[in-house]
Amino acid sequence: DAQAQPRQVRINQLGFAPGAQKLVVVESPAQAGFQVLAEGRRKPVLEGRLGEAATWEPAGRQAAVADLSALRAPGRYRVQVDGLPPSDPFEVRPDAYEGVAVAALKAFYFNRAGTALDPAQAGQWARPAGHPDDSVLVHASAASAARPAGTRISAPRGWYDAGDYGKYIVNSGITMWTLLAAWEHYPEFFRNRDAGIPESGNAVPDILDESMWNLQWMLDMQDPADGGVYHKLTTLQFSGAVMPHEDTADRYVVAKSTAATLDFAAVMAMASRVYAPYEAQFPGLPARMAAAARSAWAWAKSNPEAVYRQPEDVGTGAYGDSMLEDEFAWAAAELFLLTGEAAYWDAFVDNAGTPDVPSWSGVRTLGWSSLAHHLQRLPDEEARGFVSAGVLGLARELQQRQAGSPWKVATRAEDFRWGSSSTVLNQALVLLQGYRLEGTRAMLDAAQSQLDWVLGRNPLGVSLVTGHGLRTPMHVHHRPSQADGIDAPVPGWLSGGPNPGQQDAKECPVPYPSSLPALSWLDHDCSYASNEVAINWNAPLVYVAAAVQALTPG
Ligand code: G3I
Ligand code: 9MR
Repeated sequence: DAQAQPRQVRINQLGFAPGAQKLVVVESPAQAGFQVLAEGRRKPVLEGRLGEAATWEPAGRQAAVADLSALRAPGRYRVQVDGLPPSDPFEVRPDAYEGVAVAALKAFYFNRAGTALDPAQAGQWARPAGHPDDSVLVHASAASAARPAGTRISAPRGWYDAGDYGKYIVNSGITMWTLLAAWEHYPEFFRNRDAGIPESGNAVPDILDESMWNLQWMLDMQDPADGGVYHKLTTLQFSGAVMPHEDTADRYVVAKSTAATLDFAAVMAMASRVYAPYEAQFPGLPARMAAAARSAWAWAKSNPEAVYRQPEDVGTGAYGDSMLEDEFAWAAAELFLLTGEAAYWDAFVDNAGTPDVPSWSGVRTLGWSSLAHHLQRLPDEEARGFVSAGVLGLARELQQRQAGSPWKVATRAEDFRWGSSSTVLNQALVLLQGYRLEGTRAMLDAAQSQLDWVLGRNPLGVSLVTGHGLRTPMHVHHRPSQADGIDAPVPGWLSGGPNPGQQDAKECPVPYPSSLPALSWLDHDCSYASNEVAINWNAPLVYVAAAVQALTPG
């Protein structure tokens, strides 16, 4: 029972930059006083009172906030709230989120398919190569005249999607946008950043080298005969919890779909733009990506309703989505930025809708945000006003909801679904787009507050990133972490987070501790519905941690 848990001071376990807003939350109805104590000093460095307590529906408990923002001097501290045990120690330090941002990026390296991980980069998580994918089968659902069922094609590299070993184009879509946008928006953070990957030290920033591992795979998922893109490359069924090289079942490319093809078009158009300055390192690639984006768009225009339907003999992730307007909007936006052609702008406007918080199935706001970053390329003032007002509208709505919430997050009870940690961070990502457009400090503070949630200021008292925090997930649903015989999970991965759907409950030997939305989390490797990892969840951790680090005053 959640009520039975001890009342604790909840805090971002990675601390804060000196100039950051610093909120802690106490699950207590009392209007208590608090003191901040510096290590090695008796006299408090800050004193105050908690704000008013209010009940937060997702956790069914009261919560009150203490604002420590006046604390600016680097150092190590604890918060003492009257009547409660002292908080965890926390630090104020200028580089508070550098480590987690880089680790979250390096997690992608750890999920590389088709290559051995060398101890020089992977340390104790080194492993043999698995899934070469240089001879995968064309599934009956994907058969064409040129490639009948059973034909073999080559589509090596890419990242494993998550805790499983599948490679899925739709989920790669939002993931690639988020990583490439992190680079486009915060190049100063990433330019000389060493993530400890095999390419580190070459002439290309590590975030672009790492992203290229997946882009190369994606290019091979397009049928050159017609421009259509296969939905996924997986075994027929999920493997057991084995290491990559032990999962040797046949792999297939399955069904072309409109969603996969449009996500591919958007990613390739964006990548062509982003990698253009690196033509010397990747000769011919930006042009090849541009052509791939155009032919994918053309296929989707001729096949606008090829909704993915899972074939009967296939049991791996579906990433099924029947609402395709947002995929059209995103692809049109990126193709417009690449080509400047009016037809793409018109297609964006026709499908744009209203911005919403991004997810793998809802990608319109990726297009809106790319356009907002390149306002000067839009056709006219009216277009610029339309795009900024749309993005700002959503950011302001989230900021108001965040400010009014007892836990200071925009996240509502209904937002706690499969992958809720990524929803919290994608809300932060939208808030950061608002901050980039209008520079209001409240938007940056709101994004910080969402990041705080993921890093431990939540009713679980857990920093939801493996290896980063005082109490972190130890048993993620991630086949390499489960099978490698090493106690510590592969580091830098964001746990999916609380999910009251509990779709895995029947397969778990232990019950969830609570059915409340924000408390439905199980640190057990059975729990794919609350404790898996996934590339589309880690990407906003990279983006938000880097952005908050880069934007917060020192
Ligand atoms: O969209 C509906 C919403 O309308 C409804 O109110 C709500 C009520 O439960 O459900 C929503 O759908 C959920 C959907 O995610 C969107 O959040 C489904 O219940 C839920 O089952 C679905 O979960 C997806 C899961 O696969 C199962 O298909 C996750 O989003 C998705 O992230 C996850 O992805 C898996 C891949 O299939 C395989 N690889 C691992 C990866 C991560 O777990
Ligand atoms: O391991 C799979 C995970 O990656 C998926 O997100 C999840 C939902 O599609 O499915 C997991 O596989 C489970 C399967 O669905 C049911 N049997 C147990 C599998 C996990 O051990």
